[in-house]
Amino acid sequence: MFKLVFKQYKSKIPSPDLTEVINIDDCAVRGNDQQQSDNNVVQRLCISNVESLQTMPGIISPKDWRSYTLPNHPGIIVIRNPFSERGRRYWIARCLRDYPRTPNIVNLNERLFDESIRSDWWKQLSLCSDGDEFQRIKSAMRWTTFGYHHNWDTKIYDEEMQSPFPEDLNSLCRLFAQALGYSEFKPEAAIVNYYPVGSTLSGHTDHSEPNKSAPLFSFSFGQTAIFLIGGRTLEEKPTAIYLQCGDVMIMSGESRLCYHAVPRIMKIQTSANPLVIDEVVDDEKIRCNFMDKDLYHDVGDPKFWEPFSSYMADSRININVRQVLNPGELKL
Ligand SMILES: O=C(O)CCC(=O)C(=O)O
Repeated sequence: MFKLVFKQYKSKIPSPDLTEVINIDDCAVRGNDQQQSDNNVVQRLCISNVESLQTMPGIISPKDWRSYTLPNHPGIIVIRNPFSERGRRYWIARCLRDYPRTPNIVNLNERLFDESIRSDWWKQLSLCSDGDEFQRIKSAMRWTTFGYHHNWDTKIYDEEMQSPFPEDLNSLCRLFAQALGYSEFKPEAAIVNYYPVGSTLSGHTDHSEPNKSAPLFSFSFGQTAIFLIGGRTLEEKPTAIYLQCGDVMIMSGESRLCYHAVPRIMKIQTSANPLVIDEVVDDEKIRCNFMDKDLYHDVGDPKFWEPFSSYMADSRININVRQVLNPGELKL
């Protein structure tokens, strides 16, 4: 059933029927906090400890977060875009400019790409003046890993195979973990997925982590994805939901080991949705939170932001963060 639904949403001709895809914004517009369909599929979640949360730059006040659960998929939580425009830009720029640098690992094949590109992809892309070569380098980037590196072949993490976990992403994950009552959560492995429009991620479960009970945190930026969340086997029919720019999805509890996939990226960001910088930069707060203060400032400059904006016009980025070790373990 999962594979059939994946194929339907992936299909170019005929284009898929999207009427069953959950759009969290519809719940907000209706104001009844619940999307009505053949079964009630979205419920508003009240986060009780918002007052005590120490937020960070680029995140709106926790009391304004809109959080939802999917009662048919216990453990799935979606926080609908808790980022400010500047915050979204910051994380996009980190994922494009900084995270794909050595010692982090990228998918770029050594037979097809020079060491200079594999060690600093964005810089080399920015220096490239040949249109075809630019397109080749741009579209080849599909993932980077850091912290414990995910080994896609063996699916086994290795103590020797890790690079430092960035302090800013660590703080971001811990903020959401704390909000949801996972104050012991340790971000230890990250995969950043780069999805050009037209690309997909097929159905899988994330079970390589020795710790399979800690939640998984997923941050979406850029173009909208259709995300499928299924059950523990491929037999169960998955639910489709739009993940939009800024959405934070948490796979916790029962859903942590469920099948999921991305069958489609939709290009629906329009000029009717202007990218306006809407806040004043507060240097004090930035220093406190291990963020790159210069970058946080620079993303507000239209000239600096232009190449990032141009990349995101037809791409989605997903940051996927997991805890690897069990509580009390110091290494694998
Ligand atoms: O892109 C997404 O939303 C999901 C990514 C994912 O499932 C993964 O990295 O394992």
